[in-house]
Amino acid sequence: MNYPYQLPQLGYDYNALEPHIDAQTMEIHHTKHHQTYVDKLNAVIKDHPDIQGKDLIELMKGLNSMKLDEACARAIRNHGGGHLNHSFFWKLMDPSNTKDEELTKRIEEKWGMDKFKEAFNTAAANQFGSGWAWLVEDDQGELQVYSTSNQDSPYLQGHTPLIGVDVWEHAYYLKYQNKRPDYIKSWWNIIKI
Ligand code: MN3
Repeated sequence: MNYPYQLPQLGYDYNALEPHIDAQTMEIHHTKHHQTYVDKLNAVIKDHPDIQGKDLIELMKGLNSMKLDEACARAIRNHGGGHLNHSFFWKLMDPSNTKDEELTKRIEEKWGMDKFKEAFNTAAANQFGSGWAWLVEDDQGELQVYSTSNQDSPYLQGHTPLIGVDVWEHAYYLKYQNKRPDYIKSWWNIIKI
């Protein structure tokens, strides 16, 4: 993911995830929300040639220790996070629902699948306001479940996202309105475990 950043293709049609996520939500989410993160990120990085060649994930991992001006650091955190999170999210969701056997096994060994989903669902439901819930591999190679606010990426703390759900209202409001838990419950049907 090098500058200038671009909106990635989904790899499936906007209606491919129905009935779990409706086509209109997917299209607006991809072409409006994600595009805006990409455009705003590019606009800020345009004035910072020193970081234009850097990979976005590496920028995110080093963000807290880099000496960037505040506006630039904030843009990477928010719009760069938005770009990374959404690019990950589109790839994670799979209309064919092919299982990731290895990840399933790791989850089973650590928590058991039901307990993991319960913890993940709780993190997603309890995230106050906009944000994401995550399953990550931390810097020790351990699995962890937590939520983040806004577009904060797990890479900010050196963690690699394995599963993540967007719980901003723009991700589900047209179909589910205020019923975030219903959206999350349905969303599991298009996730690889
Ligand atoms: Mn979103």
